[in-house]
Amino acid sequence: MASSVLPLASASPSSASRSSLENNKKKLNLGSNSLSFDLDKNHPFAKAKSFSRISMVASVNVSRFEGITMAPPDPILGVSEAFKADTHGNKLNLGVGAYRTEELQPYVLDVVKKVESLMLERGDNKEYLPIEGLAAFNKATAELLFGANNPVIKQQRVATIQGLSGTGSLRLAAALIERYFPGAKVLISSPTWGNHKNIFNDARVPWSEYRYYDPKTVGLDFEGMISDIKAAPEGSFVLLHGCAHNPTGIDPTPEQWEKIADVIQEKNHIPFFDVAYQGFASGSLDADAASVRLFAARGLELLVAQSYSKNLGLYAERIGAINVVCTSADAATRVKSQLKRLARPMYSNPPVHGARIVANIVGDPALFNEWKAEMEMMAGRIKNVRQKLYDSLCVKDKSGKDWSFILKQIGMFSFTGLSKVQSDNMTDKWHVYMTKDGRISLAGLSLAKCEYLADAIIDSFHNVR
Ligand code: KET
Repeated sequence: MASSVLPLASASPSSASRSSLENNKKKLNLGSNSLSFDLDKNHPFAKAKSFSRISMVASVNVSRFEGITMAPPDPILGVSEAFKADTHGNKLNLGVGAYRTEELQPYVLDVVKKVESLMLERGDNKEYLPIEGLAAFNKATAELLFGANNPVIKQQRVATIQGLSGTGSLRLAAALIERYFPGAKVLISSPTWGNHKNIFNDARVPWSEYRYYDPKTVGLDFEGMISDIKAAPEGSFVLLHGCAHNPTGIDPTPEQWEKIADVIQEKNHIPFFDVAYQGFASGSLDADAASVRLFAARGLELLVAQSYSKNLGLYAERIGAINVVCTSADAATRVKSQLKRLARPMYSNPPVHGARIVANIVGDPALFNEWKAEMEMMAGRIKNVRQKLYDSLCVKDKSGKDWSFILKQIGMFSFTGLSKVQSDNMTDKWHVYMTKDGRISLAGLSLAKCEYLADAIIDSFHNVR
């Protein structure tokens, strides 16, 4: 807060008009790098003291942040804030993609609890990690993604560094693109996870969209996707969701993945995978990594951001990684050195706790199997509510609408096709919190609430236009 003097009429910062603010800004040199306020004879305070002005003046606090406007709430995380403020008994939070138990409680995996108590017993220290993160984690995460016997691993062609979960890893990759591929465009699917655009905007990386979702078929617009990727400038980055596309829940088939790889290869583009749901889509870690492995097997260079928020329930630990597959071990070493250089001034080095959890679980066959069983259980629960929601819609909706698209989608979300006003009705009338693009997180739904949700969807779909 800058202590300043204003005429009484505009003494309150909230009532200060923009133009009077501009004037005061000039007087006070607000917004400049210099923060000095010399009380020379031209300063308004000096004048006030000498009573040379007739109008009364008062000393008030004017924030130098006055010109900063209110940011809108985040389209996804803002939904959780609104949900918390609602006191209705039937409220349901289907906004953020976070797994809940059948009792709609957050879930810490048993295997995570087990490993955390082992870590505590061992008395692991809290020293800084190296800039690239925990070595055992980096090894484990790359092997989990590509398979330990993948030639890219054997030939040491992957530059892996620990990131601040999926988001931080994507952001680091965006910084790498901005620095070393100036002007290169990133192609993102339409629609995509809301934060992708923010990430590339903030990193000053230009992006454009490729067609992905076809509302007519409630499926993939494969032809549109292929022709947009073909039409992009050679050498663009193509952002792909490794599995369980967010928000649509619609993935290409294995044959379609091959064709996508064909055009990417033809156009000399660089595939850039966002893998936030490995193991969470199908219940199998390997099946969910098939798309990434297909591209790696073709000898392509690619980027892959990973997250352990969903599959290990480590949301708040911020654990993930960025992997850059290069054509040579030498290039990978150089890329890694530059990723470290980008990370150091941003956050110095990553947090250790989540990295140790992942490394310990993946590195121990018994714990690894426990994790896989729990992941299958979580993926299974989501599939069950998906089925129950579909069944409830079919029984309750007498209009003959085909709801089978819900069963074709995979992962933790369902893209309902509800418009913004219909989504508003879901929240305002039914207390069902969801994102305004019509996405619902089935991971936040219980079997017991499926019928209530079906009623809300049917009402919103048929009665709100
Ligand atoms: N990629 C995708 C596709 C994604 O859905 C998320 C998270 C992330 C990356 C990043 O997650 P992180 O926790 O940084 O590893 N999505 C959910 C949460 C969020 O929006 O932050 C969501 O869509 O609800």
